[in-house]
Parts: sequence; structure tokens; C-alpha cells
Amino acid sequence: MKILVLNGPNINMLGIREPDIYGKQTFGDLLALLESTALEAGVTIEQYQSNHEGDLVDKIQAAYGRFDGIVINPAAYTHTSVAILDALKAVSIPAVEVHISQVDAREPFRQISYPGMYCEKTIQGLGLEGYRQAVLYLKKRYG
Ligand code: CA2
Repeated sequence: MKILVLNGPNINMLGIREPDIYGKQTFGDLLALLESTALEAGVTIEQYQSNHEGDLVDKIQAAYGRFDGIVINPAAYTHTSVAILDALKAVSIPAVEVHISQVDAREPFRQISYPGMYCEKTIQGLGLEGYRQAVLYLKKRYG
């Protein structure tokens, strides 16, 4: 099983500021977690982070026919991107949305998720563990 893990803008800055919201773990810690999760679940994980909406759309389109599942934290694009929603719908690959923080308990503008309208599950507020849970969910359901 092949899973694509996508991260949106500023996720590469994790651990540098706002540890009260996003924790102290870094993007490097996330990459290590994805490697260990791939071994644990017996899946292949490819990860991609971009600060650019169109790059994320391109990556989702390129996943068509190549990946069995997508784990996506669109970061700030969560709350704005119909383009990412449409790309997910276009490829029709099972997807899980992850948020490091508990977005439900934050500002009103974070209460809407466009990509989340396609994703079959949203995991939030578990820190980096949410990515692991998302991969394990996809493996259990589709692996
Ligand atoms: O909780 C999440 O995972 C978010 O997707 C993170 C986004 C935020 O815009 C979403 O509302 C929720 C932010 C990504 C990281 O932003 C940083 C800000 C300061 C320092 C380091 C990273």
C-alpha cells in the first residue's frame, strides 16, 4: 500500500515558534515519525511539504493511479482552498485530514475546512501522533 502524506504552508517551521499551540516537535521529528510509521504499518509513505497551493494541487493530481491513500494537513489552506478540495475530488483517493492543533477550539476562521469536505476522517489535536493515526486508519480500511 502506498500513502502520500501532504503538508501545507509553514509546517516545515514546526517547533520554531508557538510551541503552546503546535508542540515542541520539529518537522524533522515528523519525518522520523513517518518513517517509523511506515515500518510499523508495513506501508510505503511518500511525503511532500509545500508553501504553495498549486504545488499541492499538482501533487494530488500526480497521485492519481499511483497512491492508495492520502494523509493531508493543508495547514492555512485548510480554511481557504477550494482548489485542494477539487483536486482531492478529482483523483478520488481515500483521504484523511490531520491537524496538529485542536482547530475546533481555535479562532472562528479556522472552523471551516474545504479539503475536509472530501476527507472521510479528520484527526485533530493529537500533535504529530495524528499523522500516525491517519496512516494506521488508511491501512486498516484499505490496506
Ligand atoms: O493544527 C494544524 O495542523 C494546522 O493545520 C496548522 C496551520 C494552521 O494554519 C491551521 O489552522 C491548523 C499552521 C501550520 C504551522 O504554522 C506555524 C506557525 C508558527 C510556527 C510554526 C508553524
